[in-house]
Amino acid sequence: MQTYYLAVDIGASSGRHILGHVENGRMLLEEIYRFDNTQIRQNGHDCWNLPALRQHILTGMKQCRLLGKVPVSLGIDTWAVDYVLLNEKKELLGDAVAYRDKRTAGMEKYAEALVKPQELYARTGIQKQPFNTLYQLLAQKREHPEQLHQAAHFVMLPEYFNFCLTGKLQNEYTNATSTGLVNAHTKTWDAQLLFQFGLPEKIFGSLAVPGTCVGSLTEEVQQQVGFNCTVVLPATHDTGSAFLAVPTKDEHSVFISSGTWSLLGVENSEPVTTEASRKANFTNEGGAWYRFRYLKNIMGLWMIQSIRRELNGVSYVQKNGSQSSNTGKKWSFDELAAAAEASDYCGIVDVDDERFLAPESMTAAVQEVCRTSGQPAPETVNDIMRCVYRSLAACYADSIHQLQQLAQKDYSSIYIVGGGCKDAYLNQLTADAAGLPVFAGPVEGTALGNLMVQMIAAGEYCSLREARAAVCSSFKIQCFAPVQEKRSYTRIKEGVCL
Ligand code: LFR
Repeated sequence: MQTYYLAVDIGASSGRHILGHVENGRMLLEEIYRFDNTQIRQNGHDCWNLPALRQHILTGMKQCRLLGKVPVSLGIDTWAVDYVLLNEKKELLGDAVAYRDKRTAGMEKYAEALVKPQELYARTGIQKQPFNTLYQLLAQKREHPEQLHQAAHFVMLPEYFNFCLTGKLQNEYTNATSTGLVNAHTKTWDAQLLFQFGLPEKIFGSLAVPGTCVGSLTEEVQQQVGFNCTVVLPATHDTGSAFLAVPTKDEHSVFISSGTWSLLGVENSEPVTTEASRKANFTNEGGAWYRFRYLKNIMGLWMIQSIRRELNGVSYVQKNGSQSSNTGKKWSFDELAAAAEASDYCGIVDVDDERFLAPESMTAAVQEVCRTSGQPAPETVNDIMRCVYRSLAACYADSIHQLQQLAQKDYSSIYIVGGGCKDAYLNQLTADAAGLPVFAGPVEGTALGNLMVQMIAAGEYCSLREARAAVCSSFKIQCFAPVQEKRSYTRIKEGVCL
């Protein structure tokens, strides 16, 4: 009789239910349900479709029952920063606005007038991104002051889904740090910052750490899914889970969690909140066991996904139920990589450019950024893809270089986990651009990290070190050696064809 654990891992574009169990020390995973995560336009904003996501969570759970593989526990992780507010009766106030929505425009300036960026970073260690929860809360306060007034609970999305399953409200530490409102040194909400930003301290609940049990399923949910189990907190921020699953204990490795975003960095035992670090916009996100993920957000596969959606005539925000407007060719990711490989286009863009965050058309944005940086705009699919691929690899290499300078340390390998590690072409470009070997896998890094915390909480492994060692022996890791001489970062950054 096996003991099963269930990871519900929801990303910005799709979600999955992965069952895991341990056999002779090895971890075995089984994907039992997968679904698309499509945003909806609501009250003038791009929003997450909470009822649909909740339904998908339940449908995947029912699948466990159908398969006769009922988990002893489940954990939910999602992307970070997004939240909802609940009133005293624990009812939703307003919508779950999605982080790429434009409501935060102008909020950074407003926040800077209240707290100097230097002070904010010294206290929280969190990077400046227009979508940070802090700016979202300030935008909500401007548009709907009554919602903040009525709010009794600030709840991040995995916590909201846990609440739907258990009826229990519990804030979680790793995701909370992504709000930009948790003090990196005290590891709890920064009351002084909340006061300075005019946010009500009472709505921010105590922070539980990964491994904490939230509760059992409510009677109603038990009836719907046909079983009971414990809901456990993993690192509910997906990147927090993904980093746990990196199969190395090498102190000289750089990690990349590759999905909609590419999160590139290392794990530290203390936050780095120096001015040099702030200027490089490296972030110190809280992790399980109070480890810090010191990393940079890189635009990532979002650029490739967006171009693919455009070519295939699909929108990432559902408008009036419309789906595909293209009845012609549908591009797969493999075809797009092959297209890039077939081109000799030389231009390169800075993928950190905010114009790539939520453009109407990613293709047009790439062309515009090329033009405004004095390079010919790529016109064909091949050239556009080549530009994006090389720009991503260049940014990875550049960020590793920055990391080396900030940490005063040399790095000798790159570990890539997550869906993006299946992209052999990008892995090879990355190895070449950085002049370092790339180790790719496991693909289901986030779900695996989620499961590892549940398994450690249940006593299957006695430490993260032991669980990581089990990842090494359980999954195939592919190596990409650099085949070209190490390239100069500045030359890549300047967009010179190498
Ligand atoms: C990745 C991720 C990143 C976070 C971004 C927005 O899925 O969680 O870590 O910066 O999404 O939440």
